[in-house]
Amino acid sequence: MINIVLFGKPGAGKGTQAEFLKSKYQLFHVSTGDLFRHHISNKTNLGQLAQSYMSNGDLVPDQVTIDMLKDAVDTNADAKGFIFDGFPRTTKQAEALDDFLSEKSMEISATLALEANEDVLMERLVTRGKISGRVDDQNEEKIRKRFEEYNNKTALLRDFYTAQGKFHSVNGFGSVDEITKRLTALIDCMI
Ligand code: B4P
Repeated sequence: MINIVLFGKPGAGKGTQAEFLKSKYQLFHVSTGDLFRHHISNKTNLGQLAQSYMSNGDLVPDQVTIDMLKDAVDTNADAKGFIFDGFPRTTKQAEALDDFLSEKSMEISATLALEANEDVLMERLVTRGKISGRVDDQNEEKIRKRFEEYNNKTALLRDFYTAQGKFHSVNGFGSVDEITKRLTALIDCMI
């Protein structure tokens, strides 16, 4: 079983790459961002709560996110493996994920980090905002807030996974195809 964490700044291409990887390796794709957006469009209580954070570029509180993630894994317990996209984003989430997986005799196989600079990412997200109407892609100020959240709360996870010998950096510049090839080269060495 392989369980991969896709890691990177907002707009680094985690969701884009997960779409290819999930079919190539038959993994179940869990995107906490997509799950929140699903709740928002269904106007659930969780959706209302998440929207109040996401629309400001803030992270949704840990416990809510952790519970939602566990539920997604539990309801897909027969999966061959998982791609965690956008989770974990804080040390508390990373520790909760390790504990949760170890209760199931599972573990993270590798964390693959898509590296790209903020100017390029800003351009991608502003462009997506115009097309998708996503509330968190609507202006540069909100996007900068998301980069700040990443730099303050998520970047620390490099050390967390490096200490476990599981952190792999991948160049996130280039075409979607080129980046998929870089990721698959790494994953192929693990299976
Ligand atoms: P997410 O939905 O995870 O989104 P993201 O970080 O913006 O994007 P991603 O890296 O997946 O980029 P994508 O492939 O879409 O998070 C949104 C929000 O949800 C967070 O800010 C937070 O509020 C909340 N949230 C989610 N998880 C949470 C957690 N664990 N804890 C707390 N809060 C949480 O690509 C971006 C754009 O670039 C797309 O338009 C794509 O087409 C384009 N693109 C991708 N690759 C490209 C390439 N190689 N070249 C050119 N364009 C490319």
